[in-house]
Amino acid sequence: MAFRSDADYPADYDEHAIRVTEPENHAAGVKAVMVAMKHGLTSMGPVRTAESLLKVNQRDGFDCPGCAWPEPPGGRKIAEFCENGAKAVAEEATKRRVTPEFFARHSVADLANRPEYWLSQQGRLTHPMVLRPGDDHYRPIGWDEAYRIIADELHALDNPNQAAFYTSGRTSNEAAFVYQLFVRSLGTNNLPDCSNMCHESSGTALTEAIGVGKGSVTVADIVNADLILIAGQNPGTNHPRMLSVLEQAKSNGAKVIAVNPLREAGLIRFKDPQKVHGVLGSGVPIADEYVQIRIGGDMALFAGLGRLLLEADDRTGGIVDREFIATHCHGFDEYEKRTRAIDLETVTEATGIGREQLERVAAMLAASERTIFCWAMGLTQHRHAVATIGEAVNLLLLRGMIGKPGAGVCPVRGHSNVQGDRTMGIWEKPPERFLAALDRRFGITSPREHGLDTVETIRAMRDGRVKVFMAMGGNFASATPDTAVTEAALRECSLTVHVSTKLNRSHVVPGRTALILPSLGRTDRDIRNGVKQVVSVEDSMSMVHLSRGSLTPPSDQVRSEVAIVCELARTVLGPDHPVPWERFADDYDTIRDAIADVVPGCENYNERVRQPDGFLLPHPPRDAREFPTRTGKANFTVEPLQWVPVPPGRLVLQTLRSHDQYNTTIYGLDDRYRGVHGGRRVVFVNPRDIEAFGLRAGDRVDLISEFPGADGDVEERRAKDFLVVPYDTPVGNAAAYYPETNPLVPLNHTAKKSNTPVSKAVVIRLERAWGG
Ligand SMILES: Nc1nc2c(c(=O)[nH]1)N[C@H]1C(S)=C(S)[C@@H](COP(=O)(O)OP(=O)(O)OC[C@H]3O[C@@H](n4cnc5c(=O)[nH]c(N)nc54)[C@H](O)[C@@H]3O)O[C@H]1N2
Ligand SMILES: Nc1nc2c(c(=O)[nH]1)N[C@H]1C(S)=C(S)[C@@H](COP(=O)(O)OP(=O)(O)OC[C@H]3O[C@@H](n4cnc5c(=O)[nH]c(N)nc54)[C@H](O)[C@@H]3O)O[C@H]1N2
Ligand SMILES: [Mo]
Repeated sequence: MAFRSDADYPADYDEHAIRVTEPENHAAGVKAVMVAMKHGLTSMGPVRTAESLLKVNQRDGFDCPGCAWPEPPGGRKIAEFCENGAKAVAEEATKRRVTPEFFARHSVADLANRPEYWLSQQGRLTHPMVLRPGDDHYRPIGWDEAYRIIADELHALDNPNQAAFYTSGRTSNEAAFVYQLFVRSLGTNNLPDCSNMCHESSGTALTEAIGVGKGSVTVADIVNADLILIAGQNPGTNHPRMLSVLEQAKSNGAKVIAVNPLREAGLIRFKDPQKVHGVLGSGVPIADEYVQIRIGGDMALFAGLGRLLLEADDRTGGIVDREFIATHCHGFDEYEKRTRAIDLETVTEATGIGREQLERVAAMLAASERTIFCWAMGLTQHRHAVATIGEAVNLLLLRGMIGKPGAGVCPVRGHSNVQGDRTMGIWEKPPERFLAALDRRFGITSPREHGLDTVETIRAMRDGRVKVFMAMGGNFASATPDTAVTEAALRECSLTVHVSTKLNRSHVVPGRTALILPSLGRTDRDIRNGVKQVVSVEDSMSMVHLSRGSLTPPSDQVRSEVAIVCELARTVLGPDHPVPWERFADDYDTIRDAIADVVPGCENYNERVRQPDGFLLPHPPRDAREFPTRTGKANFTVEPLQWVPVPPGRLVLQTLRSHDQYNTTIYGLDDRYRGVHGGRRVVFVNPRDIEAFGLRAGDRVDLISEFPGADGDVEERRAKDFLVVPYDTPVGNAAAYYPETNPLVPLNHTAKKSNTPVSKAVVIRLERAWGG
């Protein structure tokens, strides 16, 4: 990575001056609040810091753009924010600006040489900008002219399927609804989204197993559970507000099982900065049992536990919920047959977990009356992710742990409105009933052919089948796999359009023509025709509620996502189009009325979303033990065991988030909880592997991934110059940060059925870096 000296870059920054200390053994605490305040003050200044942080997740405030974890129902705490929520707010509410003068100073070639961290730190975009063919700088452009360019490019296509419309999960329900309506009016279902890289495996597995691709629990359920298993998730960094709910559950007597290759600080111990004992004391332990599993071993773990539960039931009875299974489930006999035959030696080989711990965990599951499983990317981003999640659900079905208080499935979502975007129709494979409702409401004819997901979109751009790429938020170039291929694919496009709040890598990987359209974020005040507009979002537990921004927008040129979509749609589709685009843009209540007519469960949307805590969307398995699956019952998933063996001389690499980033937005260069300071190019390796490879801590290595190529040979991809950090990770399993490692993941390395890039199991070897 070529860092160059630049006045804006931290003066003391040296990419090889990374300092490594012992990882921490607890999360949050007073330090977290200090870090949060410092972040706020440096980027927002004191007034905006107070104004914004006091409004996060309050009833009259805005939904935190950090994560999708729900707010506590009823009285929210005065400061319902966390360190990383505060950082997310500070990133958006920053006073730094990326102006037309900035673009005049920096050519695209110059910006393309900057690290993502530098791009992230430049501030909010203030004006619509265009890069015309042959130009080396973005220049300002008027909104109408920008829309005209997009309309001309879209009209020049042979058919609408030559355009793709990406969405990242921060987009509000209202913006998402009008966006998909525009895209379908245009005539395509090419609506790839970040979910394709995120919880798609959860949605796929849950839809097959229980008929609804969403979590079945509420915060109240978690508080009342007696056993919570958390697999493949690092809540201390990525969902910090979950820790206070876990603390509550624990004080009610719940036990927690953590399943993770790494000993993550937030899963070990939590000090709630909003409580006296959290400030002064040593905090509360979180995990009662820490299952330090091998990467990709979860399916085997769940299957092995299934066998132990069946055998325990043989001995004592009362463990298998036969009544629930007889009434509500399909496929139990087959599951039982397969599971009794699971070889426990194989389970130990796949998981690295010994028989004793396996028995202990099985006993905890057997004793529990109210079990919840939580998971995130550690389960979803694997080749066998869908089967793994199915296997987790099997355990819950076996014990009747779904559709009753204190029990169920809890896929913990990422982006703050990624779940809502799906509910609003951001999906390349929309169900017929949704399209039919849309057509009926608006008198349009939506296309029925399924569209492209994220990975398919990259292939289509690479092969010239998609020529116009538009993104509603996100950072497509950095977040997707196979960076070199993706960037070349974007450059193949005739037009790339990014609706963004902040500068990022995707802006400097332009199509022949490129547009940057600056939009309001969650924290910004949104006034249309003199009336303050509100938007709505859905959290990870299907609660829909309002979000009201209150800060002064970065410039008077910045428009809301809703306005941008509606104005664009009107330009592209013409004044006679049956959708009332202008009315939608001027009064978001009218969008919500349309949502009420189209989206199941959203009846009376305007009224119900204005209730103090919003409203809960229906979820038949949760509400009534009804399972709208193909069989009409909850389905046991029966698949052969799959796991991720480590080839000799190689490592299996997982790519994850540091404590100082929001996906591709890099807040800073520390990962405090893991003891890394001042840099991101590190690879965590077990000391035994370091020794076996003849390396030493502090050596610099290249990471080289190896995958079977098209014609039987081995394809190699290289990410250069990482510092070797000895770490408590299973032998054969390494970890490094995303997005620096995305160049290592080939485009076709995706999960079965969900097509999610396999970001958590990349086979690599280490090679001493030149000069290392
Ligand atoms: N501050 C902050 N908050 C965020 C984000 C952010 O970047 N920063 N991103 C948001 C988004 S979009 C998302 S999706 C979520 C992501 O939330 P997480 O899923 O917590 O994110 P990752 O950093 O990818 O962490 C994956 C975890 O899974 C573990 N893991 C890896 N492989 C395996 C495996 O095979 N089995 C098991 N059992 N565990 C494994 C890793 O050690 C790590 O603890 O967070 C959201 N919230
Ligand atoms: N190797 C590897 N790759 C991964 C992952 C991994 O764990 N490992 N995780 C995957 C996951 S879970 C996800 S969700 C994706 C994330 O993929 P994306 O959602 O595409 O990426 P982000 O980094 O969240 O996008 C950040 C950009 O969004 C824009 N933005 C922020 N807020 C707003 C807003 O309110 N409106 C608009 N219009 N723009 C806004 C800003 O310009 C910012 O630069 O990455 C995936 N990629
Ligand atoms: Mo995500």
